[in-house]
Amino acid sequence: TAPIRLRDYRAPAFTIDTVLLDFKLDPVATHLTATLSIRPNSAEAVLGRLELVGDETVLKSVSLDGALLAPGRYHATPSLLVIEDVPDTVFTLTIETIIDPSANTKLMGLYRTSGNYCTQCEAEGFRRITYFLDRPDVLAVYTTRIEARKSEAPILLANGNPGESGDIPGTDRHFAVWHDPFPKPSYLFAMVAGDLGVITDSFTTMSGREVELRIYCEHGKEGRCTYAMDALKRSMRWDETAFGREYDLDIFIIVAVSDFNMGAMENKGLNVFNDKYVLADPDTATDADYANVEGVIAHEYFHNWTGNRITCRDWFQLCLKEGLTVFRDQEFSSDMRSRPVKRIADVRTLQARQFPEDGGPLAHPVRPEIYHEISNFYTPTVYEKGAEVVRMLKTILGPDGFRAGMDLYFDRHDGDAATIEDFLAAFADATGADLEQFALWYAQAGTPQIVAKGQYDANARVYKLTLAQSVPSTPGQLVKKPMHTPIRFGLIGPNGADIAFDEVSGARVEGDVLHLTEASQTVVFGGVGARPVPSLLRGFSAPVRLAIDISAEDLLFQARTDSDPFNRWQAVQTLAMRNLVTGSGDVAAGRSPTVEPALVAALEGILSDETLEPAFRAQTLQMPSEADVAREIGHDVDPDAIAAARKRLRLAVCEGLGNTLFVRYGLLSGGGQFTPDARSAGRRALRNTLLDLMVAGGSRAAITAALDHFETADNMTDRLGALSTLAHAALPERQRALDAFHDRYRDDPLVLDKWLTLEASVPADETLDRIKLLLHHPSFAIGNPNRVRALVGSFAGANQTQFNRPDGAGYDFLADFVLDLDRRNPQTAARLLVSFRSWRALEAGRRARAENALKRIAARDGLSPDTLDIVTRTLA
Ligand code: B3K
Ligand code: ZN
Repeated sequence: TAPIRLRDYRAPAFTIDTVLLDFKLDPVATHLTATLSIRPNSAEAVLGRLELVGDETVLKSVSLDGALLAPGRYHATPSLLVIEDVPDTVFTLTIETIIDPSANTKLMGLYRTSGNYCTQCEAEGFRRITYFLDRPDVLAVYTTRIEARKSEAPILLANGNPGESGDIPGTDRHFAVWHDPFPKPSYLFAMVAGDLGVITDSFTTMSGREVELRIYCEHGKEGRCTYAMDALKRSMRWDETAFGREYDLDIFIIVAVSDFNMGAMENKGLNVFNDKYVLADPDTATDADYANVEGVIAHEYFHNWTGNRITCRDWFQLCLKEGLTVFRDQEFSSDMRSRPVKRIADVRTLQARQFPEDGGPLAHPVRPEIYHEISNFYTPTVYEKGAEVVRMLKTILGPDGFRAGMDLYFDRHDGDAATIEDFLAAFADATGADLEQFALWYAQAGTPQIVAKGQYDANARVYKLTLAQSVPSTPGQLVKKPMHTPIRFGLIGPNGADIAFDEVSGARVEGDVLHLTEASQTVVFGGVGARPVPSLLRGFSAPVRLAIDISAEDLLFQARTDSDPFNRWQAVQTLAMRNLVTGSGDVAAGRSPTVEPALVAALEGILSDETLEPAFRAQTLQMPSEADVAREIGHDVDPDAIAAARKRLRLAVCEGLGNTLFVRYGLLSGGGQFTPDARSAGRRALRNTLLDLMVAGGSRAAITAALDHFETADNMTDRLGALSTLAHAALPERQRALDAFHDRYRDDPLVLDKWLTLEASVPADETLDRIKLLLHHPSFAIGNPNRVRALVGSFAGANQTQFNRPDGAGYDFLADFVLDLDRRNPQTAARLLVSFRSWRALEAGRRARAENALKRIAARDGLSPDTLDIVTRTLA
């Protein structure tokens, strides 16, 4: 099929002002009557021909201005409804469709989950409900009437504020009407009906309006919703203080469902969530789960302004709402928790998920210019790199300039379907800044590489810093231009404090921000009294790879002294990465890898620095992952060599730190009553990280400690921490513990996902067979995306040595599974397939086997557009 291109954008020929939806719910034959008030869009209307899109849509009847149309007056297929000769003024179209929600395994449109009804419309699911102008630049006011059997669906919900409701006399049915006064695109429509439990609360907005808050979930899980409710209220308050944004309806509803293709969905006034991002209590949720719940609740809530009140003109502008909203939720979590620790976690995610995308066949700009299947563009590049671009904008403009730009954007575009150009213009107009070069961040794919070299001249008291930037070629973009990149920096003097300089030339430097704009710049700092250690890219001020010529001694010094905590962490990571890359080479060449004393010294320093918060120390003690090392090496990757080197390095670190590890671990024991706050979580994180390093040393004492840690844990974080240490170390003790864990939580699917994940992560030859067995385990269900991601997604995405088995059996397994799942749920199938994105970087044997598996998928007839798109681009 032909691709969709940004440059072909045309405003719609017609628009829809109001939508009346009347659902008569039935598990296999739901009747929907949609009444649309349609108007030709003056300049664009063409000859009275109206085209509405569908997707497997079943039409019953069409009426125009109340008169039933004879079949000859329109043409309908499952994907298109065409009506010729529509009036050239406002008219009413009434469309009756029939929907089978029980047969909907794609989880797009109207479907069933745990016996309830639920919808998912972004990006193109509304057309599976009725024929429509299903595009984000058609904004309408929706009224939804839902009718259902009372016993089947006592709860009836839709967007907006509640209206009339009641019983239908003489029947076992009832109805409810909802009205959403804010014009919205169809992708924000939602309807939920069923038998659900609820918790309620309320929030008073900054202007004194009272908003009713409700969270719905499966009966019996209400107690696990209280943290989400608390996070919601904090999000609502934060958006008022940080951005001046107030909530606008009388009610805000969240519904947690167990079958969901992604994390959550920001439907106006009626957010639908994957229940894993709502439910949390100490016995079933880890600290990471709590943090995710908080972050996702905030993210979806923040969409009310960035996404809903101001939406996207077309799907190419997806980062307009997603990148910006991720930035907003990251800032929120930083304010709720520890800013440096949150920053490290976010950068880790960016590097683990977005960098490989940007460096492989699926690379695309933050704002893509072409797509075949939009579902495949909900990517780390659009989301996480999109957030980094917004963060750079703030760094360049400063907090006040950034806020002024945001205020203008909200003022100017409230109620609009906007573009990235609109967004940037608001900042340029509010501050007078020239953002033309900066806009390249939206257009050029690929992670820029910055090479830095410093030179100190003691006699002249001059420090020269040369910075060269280049952006690698990516699919469809061979030649790139230099970008405007903000580099936060400091020059660390001999006593560890930043030293002053009195003049700078060669770059614009404002405060601690250096503006890199040319392909290469030499920045000259005058009046520098001693040789400095450069601290560049503080706080990871730009999403780039930085290569800097710096000795191990200087890195150790930086790890001990840098006033920027992020760069203290970074210095240790750089030391560790150098060791791991060299070590992997040693293993591959049959040599035994050695460990640099500077690394052990740096880790020791961080571990025993009591001024550092425990969560930060935990982050620093976690060495780069096998996948991080593979990415750094970049070609002819041998995952077994990397795993062996990493194992060897962790053993050496454990030996190097010696008894300190055990002593510190002991000191952290007994934290008292569980609370999910960041401080207590940090303490647990450090204790679990220490345990993991102890076990890496392989002593009997450490293994006993791990088993004890597992058995005596009084919360999920500690229980899972110990279990994952046992599993990742592939210790023989693991299976008994995994079985015990399974039995304890046998009736709790969300917790069993953790178990499936660990089973799939064991780095042992028998893991693949175990996974094949688990596909038939009663705790697994191919129809549930959470189960699929836990078992198959973790294997392909996180088990480096076993997915990349030298015999190719891991690749064959994934190919077979994807082909099977593709017939049922294309979105989730295509998402799994992304695990092949770095196949070209593998050593020749694995590369050939991965290519075979991909080609086998590509050769299959009847692939979904989703899977076909990913496999085609991955092989290109
Ligand atoms: N906007 C949704 C994602 C929809 C994905 C559709 N395939 C959730 C979010 O980003 O908030
Ligand atoms: Zn979002």
